[in-house]
Amino acid sequence: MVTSVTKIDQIETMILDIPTIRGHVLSMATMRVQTAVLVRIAFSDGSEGIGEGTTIGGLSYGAESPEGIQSAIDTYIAPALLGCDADNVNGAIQRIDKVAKGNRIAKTAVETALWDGLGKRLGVPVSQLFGGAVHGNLPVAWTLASGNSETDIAEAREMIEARRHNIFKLKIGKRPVREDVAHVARIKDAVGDAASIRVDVNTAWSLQDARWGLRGLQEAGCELVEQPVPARYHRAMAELTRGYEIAVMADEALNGPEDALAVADAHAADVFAVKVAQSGGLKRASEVIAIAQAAGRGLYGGTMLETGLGTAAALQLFSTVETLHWGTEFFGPLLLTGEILAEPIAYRDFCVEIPRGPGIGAALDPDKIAFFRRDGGRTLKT
Ligand code: MUC
Ligand code: MG
Repeated sequence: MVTSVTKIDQIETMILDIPTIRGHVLSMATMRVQTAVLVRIAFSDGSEGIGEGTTIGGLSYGAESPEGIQSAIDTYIAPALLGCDADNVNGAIQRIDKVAKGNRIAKTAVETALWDGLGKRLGVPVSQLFGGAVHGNLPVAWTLASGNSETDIAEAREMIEARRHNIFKLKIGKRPVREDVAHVARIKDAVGDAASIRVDVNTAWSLQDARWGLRGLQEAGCELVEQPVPARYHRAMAELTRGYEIAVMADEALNGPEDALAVADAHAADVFAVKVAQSGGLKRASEVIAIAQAAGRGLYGGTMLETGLGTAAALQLFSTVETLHWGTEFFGPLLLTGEILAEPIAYRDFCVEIPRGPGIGAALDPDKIAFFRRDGGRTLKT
């Protein structure tokens, strides 16, 4: 009997520019548009897989830009994969790692499309390829980042009232520390026990700022501070983790399993914000999760503010994780003015639902893709 191997036939990349519902003010950039890089892979049996590799604020958040992600895939990753066995995702990961160092977000987009294609061909959700889902939904935070305390309070009240979110992450680090602490205290006073308040500094503080900041935040009733100091400051993160009761979470410091091991080893965080894109794909993210678990650290499902596509992929993986001590922030599609999935991800009762159906459980809406697509999408064929 001759069994035919399904091959990778065609890899297409495209950039979408989707306006946000309001300015999203972070310490390093104000987002008015989110730029997503999408990958569509066509396989020799007629099946298809889709993936996303998205960053935040151009080059202001991390080392990969949307244009660089597209170029890395078109120029180096796609040529290494065309004609390869579509069902062997580990084999593809090895090939990709051989031709490209770093470039984790680009790798994520391609790897996601491979997992999606495999799941669709097998008729199972990607969660099953990672051992099976143990959650049907997950708690989901919202980020308050309008840049104005009163607007943030109104937004928080609306979300609680609608039972959409009762966990809020406040973006701080742009203003002087005392002003930021006062802003957080005002919001915590307004919502009281109805919500959990956390902050993300996106690396903006020095260790000195962070000492004042953590003391003030803790007194204000804030429960967690994310990446207060630069990614490589493990000693400073360790001092802050040890020195205060408020939980310290690593985000920018976690770029794949090697970083995860270094952060665990240095006791440089209480909690790991695991981002699929920052980890370098679903498989590497599962390894980061395993390291956090083995080190007894808390877990949180982090986002790069992906569209529904990247969000669906992340939900597949995180639905397989036994305990997410701090929940997730998979709200990306809700920040965007346009929905690119044929069927949007559902949010209800302070949770996000895990999409059902084969693969990542998501299909693109072709009209929306055409509408938001930047010119210059490219396709590589065998
Ligand atoms: C980050 O640094 O965590 C996640 C949520 C949000 O509002 O921004 C992102 C980035
Ligand atoms: Mg963060």
